[in-house]
Amino acid sequence: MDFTLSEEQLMIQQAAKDFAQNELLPEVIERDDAQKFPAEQVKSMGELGFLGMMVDEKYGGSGLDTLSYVLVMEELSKVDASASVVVSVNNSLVCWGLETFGSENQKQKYLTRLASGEIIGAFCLSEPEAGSDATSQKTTAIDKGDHYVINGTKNWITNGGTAEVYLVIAQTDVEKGHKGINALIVEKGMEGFEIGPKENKLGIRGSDTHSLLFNDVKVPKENRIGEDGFGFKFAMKTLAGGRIGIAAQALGIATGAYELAKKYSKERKAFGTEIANHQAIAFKLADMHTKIQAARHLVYQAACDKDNGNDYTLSGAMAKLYASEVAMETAVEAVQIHGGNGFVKDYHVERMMRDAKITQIYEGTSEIQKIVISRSILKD
Ligand code: COS
Repeated sequence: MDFTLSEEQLMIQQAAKDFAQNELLPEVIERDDAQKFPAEQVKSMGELGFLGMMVDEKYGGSGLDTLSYVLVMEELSKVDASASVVVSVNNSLVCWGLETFGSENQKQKYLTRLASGEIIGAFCLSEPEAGSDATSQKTTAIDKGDHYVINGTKNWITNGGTAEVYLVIAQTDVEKGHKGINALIVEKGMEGFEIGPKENKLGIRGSDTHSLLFNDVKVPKENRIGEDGFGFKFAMKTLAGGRIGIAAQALGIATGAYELAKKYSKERKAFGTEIANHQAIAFKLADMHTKIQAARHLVYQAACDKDNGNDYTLSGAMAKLYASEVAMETAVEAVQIHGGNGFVKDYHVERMMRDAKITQIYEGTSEIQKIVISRSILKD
């Protein structure tokens, strides 16, 4: 296994690092406080090609590999996980899903604008009673010949208020179970489609999370992704890649928190010396560094599996499970190393600790990742 980065990958990594330092860092605390969506920054990320990184250039994307995407996610997440989740959802769940399974017409109509960052998208699977248990969809999409009629509610939808295009998973034929589920493209402004209240969240407070309400929303049949009944597989296949993006986000949060803790420990003095000289602190840093490096290998391995055409369901789930645990643990320890200052917003690590938690929950909780991993290792 060789994770030596190419010149192009190093350049992209540097571009993301510069962007994070110059454009995300300055008001990240204020945005978190005010729950302000980073609208200008998202526009700039579109211009940099970060919103359709793996999409073919002919559809307005950057035509890059998954490893480059992971590098960008990592750099952005070191500074602002609220901004990076927009990148993750748009790239992995929306653009990848449309490019891989959408019709040519859907790609021309939606993907080109999503990949260039002109608009952003949302992925709508979760419901009040169907988060982990994703086959239990209560939202219905009834077949009316040339169109579907959607009714129901979706919950915790990232980019919920800011997206223009929504990929909605809904049950068409309840008798067929998961084989009766469809994925439909819904546009903002379609009659009967309402954006619910914004969630007041513990972390990633700059990201725009809403419930969505569908009341007799008519969606043309040409907006169905794939064959009739493909919706659940669409969601599962898309989420398998999405988990690599979230794993990279977790890796970025962990690295960001570790770097701040390391710097602080070389400046802050206690008992007559920099605290890094106390073994209690040095050993914490040693553990953090080791675990982050292990997480990085898992995340890069999953990205390489995807790029090399290997199955990445298992490696993506392992990467997300481990990297999100490392993110949480590292952020908690970074607060501890900062002591009283760690509890204060100006030092960033308390935000990272709050942001880290969601990486163990969304796009499949840690418990769901263990289901995916255990089924995969036990099947043969
Ligand atoms: N790729 C392709 N197909 C997949 C798949 C994957 N990664 N995972 C499951 N499937 C297919 C199965 O092969 C099965 O199809 P067949 O009946 O044709 O064989 C079908 O999907 C149903 O799978 P399964 O029987 O395993 O469904 P379960 O209800 O047991 O649930 C889990 C499987 C738990 C893995 C799934 O519900 C899941 O991932 N839940 C979490 C969803 C999630 O991430 N929610 C967060 C919301 S998005 S922020």
